[in-house]
Amino acid sequence: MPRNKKAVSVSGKGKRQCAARLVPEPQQIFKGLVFFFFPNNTASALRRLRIQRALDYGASAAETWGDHVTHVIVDKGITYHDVTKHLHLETVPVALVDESYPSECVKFRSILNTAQVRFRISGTPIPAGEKDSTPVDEVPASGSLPIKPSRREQQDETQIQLSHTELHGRVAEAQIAEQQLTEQLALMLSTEEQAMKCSKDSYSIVESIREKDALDEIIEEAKAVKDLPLDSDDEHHTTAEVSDSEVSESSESHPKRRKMNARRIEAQATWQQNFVCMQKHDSKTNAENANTRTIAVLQQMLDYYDRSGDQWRTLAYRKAISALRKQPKKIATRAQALSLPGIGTRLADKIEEIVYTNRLRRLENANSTPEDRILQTFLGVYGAGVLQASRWLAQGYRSLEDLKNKAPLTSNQRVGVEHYHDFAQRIPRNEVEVHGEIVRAAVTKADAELQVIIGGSYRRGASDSGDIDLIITKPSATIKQIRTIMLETVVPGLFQQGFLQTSLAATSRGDGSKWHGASKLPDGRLWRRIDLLFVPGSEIGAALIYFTGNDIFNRSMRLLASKKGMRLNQRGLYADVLRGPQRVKLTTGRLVEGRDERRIFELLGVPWRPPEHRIC
Ligand code: DCT
Ligand code: MG
Repeated sequence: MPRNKKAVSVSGKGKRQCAARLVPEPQQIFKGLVFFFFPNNTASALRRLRIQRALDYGASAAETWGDHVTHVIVDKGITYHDVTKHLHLETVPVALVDESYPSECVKFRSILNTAQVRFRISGTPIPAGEKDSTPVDEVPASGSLPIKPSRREQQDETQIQLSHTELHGRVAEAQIAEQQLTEQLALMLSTEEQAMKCSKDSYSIVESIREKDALDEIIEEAKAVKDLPLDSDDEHHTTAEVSDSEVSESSESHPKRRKMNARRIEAQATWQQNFVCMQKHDSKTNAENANTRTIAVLQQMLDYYDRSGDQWRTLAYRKAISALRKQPKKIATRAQALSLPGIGTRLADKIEEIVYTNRLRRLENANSTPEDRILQTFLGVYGAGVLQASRWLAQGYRSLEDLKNKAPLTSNQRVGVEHYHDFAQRIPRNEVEVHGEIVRAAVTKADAELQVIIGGSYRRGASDSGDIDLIITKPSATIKQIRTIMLETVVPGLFQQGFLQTSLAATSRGDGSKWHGASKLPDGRLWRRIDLLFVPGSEIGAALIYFTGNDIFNRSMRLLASKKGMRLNQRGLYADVLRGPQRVKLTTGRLVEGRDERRIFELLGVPWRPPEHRIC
C-alpha cells in the first residue's frame, strides 16, 4: 500500500500552541521521531499536554499527514477505521498506538514496542498467529487490569463505520468528556483536602484523568519518590527527573500559605492519617486481617507485576492491599471495595472475584505463557532488569543453562546466573546474624569505634531475609574515613579469610558509599547477597530510616516530607527547599536533622514507629 503523500489536516480547530521545553539531550527518547496526533489539533487540554510532553522528550509533532510521520498517536474512543478513513488510507503504514504510548515510553525511559497489545487501538488488524492466544494484557472481563478502559477494548471491531460528521461528533464528545473531567478535577482541587493531595503538575493531572482510576494518588506517590536511589539523592537529578519524580508543592508547603485555620488543620490531620507511615504495620496486623485471603491473592499479582517491572500496577496493588489491611471487616463486594480509598473499579472487580471464587483468573493467566515464565526466571538474575531480561529473551535464550553456556555475560551477570539458586533462597534470621557477626568482628578489629547495624528486613523483625544489609557507621567519622578503612582493610581481610566470595558493585568513584557482593559461612554451602553501606555518624538517623524500609514506608515518609515543604533522603531531612518553574530545585535546602532517627519522625509529625511496625 503506497503511502498517501497528500497532506491531510484532520481538523483545523485548535491551533498548535505547544513549544518544546526540551529535557536534557540524553533523555530525549523521542528524538528523530515524528508523531501525528489524532485528532490532529490541540483543542483538548489533555491532548495539548500529551503533545507538549512528547515534544519535551524530543519528538516533533506533524501538523499534516505525510511520509515524515513515524507514529500515529490516537485518542481514546477512536478506532482504526476512523483513522484510515480520515487519512484516506487502506492501512496505516506506520506505528499506530493509543494515547498512553508516549507517557509509557517516558515512564520506562525508552522506546517501547509499538506492537504491544496494550497500545493497540480498537479495530487494528490483529497479526496472524496472535489471534488464538489471549495475550497477558488482554485477559477478558474482570480478569484484566488494562491501562485502557475495558469498554474500549471490548468494542466490536466490525463496528459501524463513521461518517465525517459522526467522527467529528465523536471527537467533540470525547473532548466534552475530557472537559468535564477537567472540570471535575478542578472541583476536586477546590476542596482543601484534595488540593493537598493533588499535584499541580499538569502532567500528573493528565495521567490521573487518563487512567480514570483512583490511581492518581499512588502515581503521585510514585512520582514523588520514584527511584529512591542509594547513591544519588535528588540533588543529582536532572531538570526532567525532578519535574517527573517529585510532587508539586502542596498548598501546605507554600510558605505564604502556612497559616492554617482550624478547618485546614483538621483536614490536614485526616490527610496525614492516610500515609502508611502514620499507621502501625507489623506482621501481626497483617496476619489477623479479615481480608487475608484476598490480600494473599492480590499479593501474588503484585509480585507478578513487580517482576515484570510494571511500577504503576505494583503500586496500585500495594495501595489496595494496604487499604484492605486497614479494614476490620471482610470486603466482599465490588461496591464495598470501591468505597475504600485508592481502589478503583478494576481492582474492585478483582476483589469481588477473589472473594466469590477464592481465586483470580488473571493470576492463572499471568503466569501461563512460556515466555512469561522465562522472563521471570531471567529477572531473578542478579543485576538483570526488565530491559536485560527481555533482551535475552529476544535473543533466543530460553533457560539459565542457555545463558550460562551461550550468552555473552558480564562477570556480574555470570555470578548472578551461576549462583541463581543460592541468591533465590531466603536467608534464615539466625544466619543473617552470623554473617553480621563475622563482619562486625573484622570491622571492630580494624577500628574499635566502628559499628555494624543489620538493617533491611532483618531490622524490621523478619524471620528470613532476601539479602544481608549491613550499615557500617562511626559517630565521629566522615564517609571518606569509613570507606577507606572498609575498602582498604576490612573487605580485603574478609576475602582473605574466605568469607567474602565476590564483589558485585563497589564504589568506583571516590565518593561512593557502598560495597555489594556475596558471602558464605565457613560451614555453609550457599552464597548469600551481602550489602555493606557506609554511613557517617551525622547521617545515621536518615540512613537507618532508609535502609530499614520497607520501600513503601520510605516512599510514604518522603512524600510526607515533600508535602510539608521538606525533603527526606538517606542523608537527612532538609527544610526550605526552594523550587523554580517546573519544580526544578534551586536550593538543596537546609539540613534540619540527619543523625537522630526519632527526631526525624518528630519533625515530620509522624508518631515513632519501631522498625517492626514499618511493614507496609
Ligand atoms: N529500599 C527502598 N526502595 C527500594 C529498595 C530498597 O527504600 N526500591 C530500602 C528499604 C529496604 C532497604 O532499602 C533494603 O533493601 P532490600 O534489601 O532490597 O529490601 P529488604 O526490605 O531488606 O527486603 P529483603 O528481605 O528482600 O532483603
Ligand atoms: Mg534486604
